[in-house]
Amino acid sequence: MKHLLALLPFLFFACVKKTIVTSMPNEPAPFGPVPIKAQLDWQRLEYNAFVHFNMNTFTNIEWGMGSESPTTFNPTALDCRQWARVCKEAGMKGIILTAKHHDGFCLWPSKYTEHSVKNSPWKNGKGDVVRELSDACKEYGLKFGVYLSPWDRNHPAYGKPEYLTYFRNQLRELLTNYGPIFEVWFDGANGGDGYYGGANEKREVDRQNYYDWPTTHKLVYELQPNAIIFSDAGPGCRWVGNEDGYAGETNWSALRLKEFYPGSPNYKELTNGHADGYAWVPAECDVSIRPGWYYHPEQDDKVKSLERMTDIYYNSVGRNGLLLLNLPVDTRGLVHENDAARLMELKKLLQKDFATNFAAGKKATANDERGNGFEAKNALDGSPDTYWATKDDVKTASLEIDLGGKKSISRLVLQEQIKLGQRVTSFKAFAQQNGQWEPFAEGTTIGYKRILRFAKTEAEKVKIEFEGRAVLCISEVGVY
Ligand code: FUL
Ligand code: CA
Repeated sequence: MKHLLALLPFLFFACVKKTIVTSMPNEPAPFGPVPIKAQLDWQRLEYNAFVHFNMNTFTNIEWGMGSESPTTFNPTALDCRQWARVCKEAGMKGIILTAKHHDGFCLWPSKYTEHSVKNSPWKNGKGDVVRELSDACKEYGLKFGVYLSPWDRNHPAYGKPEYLTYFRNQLRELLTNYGPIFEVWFDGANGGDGYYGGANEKREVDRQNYYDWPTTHKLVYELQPNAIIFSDAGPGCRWVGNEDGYAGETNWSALRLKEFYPGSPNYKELTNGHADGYAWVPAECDVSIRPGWYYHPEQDDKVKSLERMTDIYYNSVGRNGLLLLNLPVDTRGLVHENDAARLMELKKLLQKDFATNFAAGKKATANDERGNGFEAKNALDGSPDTYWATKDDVKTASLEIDLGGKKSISRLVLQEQIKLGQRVTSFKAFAQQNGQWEPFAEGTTIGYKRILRFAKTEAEKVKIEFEGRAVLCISEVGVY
């Protein structure tokens, strides 16, 4: 009985969520929670930009009080097309903009407040940064998302029920007037001191109940059915529990969702997720390219080193996470030259790291194969959709790849077919040279993607042993 009760939240969740229709005959049964189509598409973006640009850019602080004058907002050369161009060239797939941060200033001319660009000198109050960036994203083939801070240190009603109406009205504007929104970002910093329309006081809120999140989520899905909602508690994707851009080495996309809310104290668990989670809530790793989220001229020479950026990439995208890399747009309204240069260095380095996949199209042999469209070769065909699967009840198996000659390798990329859930609990990789198998890499979870870096190793063949908690479904294996 106790076991059945434990299953209830999962059953409930499975019924409420739209599940992916999988139709291939002989396909393995899903295991545990699975992503909806929007989450699957989202995960494949891998690398997106965050842009912190707002009132704080001009006051040179991280958290404004809400008492700032709109006349302070005045970029001299704002060009959202430059942001989009830089992000596109860097290999990013989308941009999320701080439409409103904690200080309450709105980058779009909201009908519901005077605290916005419409009362700034920029473009004589006729400008709309949200419009300009959404247009630029469209032009450059990038996804566009919005950050709308639930905490508002400007609004007089913050902390009262009326504020929620205001908050949702703003959300409605953003999700109605700017085309498709792929992600909506709700921060966990909520409540504290602020201007609050002149009250200048401290206002604590009950983070768990004040916002009535289910009602807000309903509104998001009504206006943008494919949007991914980010927060400490998803439900579309979750904060990774730190601002370093690192996911846990073990990283489950599943979560016992009910244990979290935006700003909940147990956030450290978000770094690893929960093996026994009942909801699919994959990790998003947000980190800034500089020490601050906002632009500070004194940080122009503090752009993270290429080495740090590389670590961030491998510890986010390489650990079943999505990398959301913040660019603090400057007072001109441009991505700073130093930041743009670093992005291109990172891109070049990654291109070099993944220049040749020695496993692509090579011969793969598995010691167990489901057959009928689930052969081992599917793990080497370059498509994330096709996969190698084992027979029912086979949870441990290995895959051998003949590289067709001696190759020098230093990267291993593994991917599971996550549309059927996350299964692998551990894996170990071996290289064969002169007939001898030597281990060179190992790990725990895989999920959508796991990348391992290791010292240059000579190999004629590579073998990977997988252990899972259900039939194995491996969509890709790459060695570089
Ligand atoms: C935090 C905020 O308080 C920061 O200002 C920033 O927006 C970051 C992404 O999230 O919680
Ligand atoms: Ca494949």
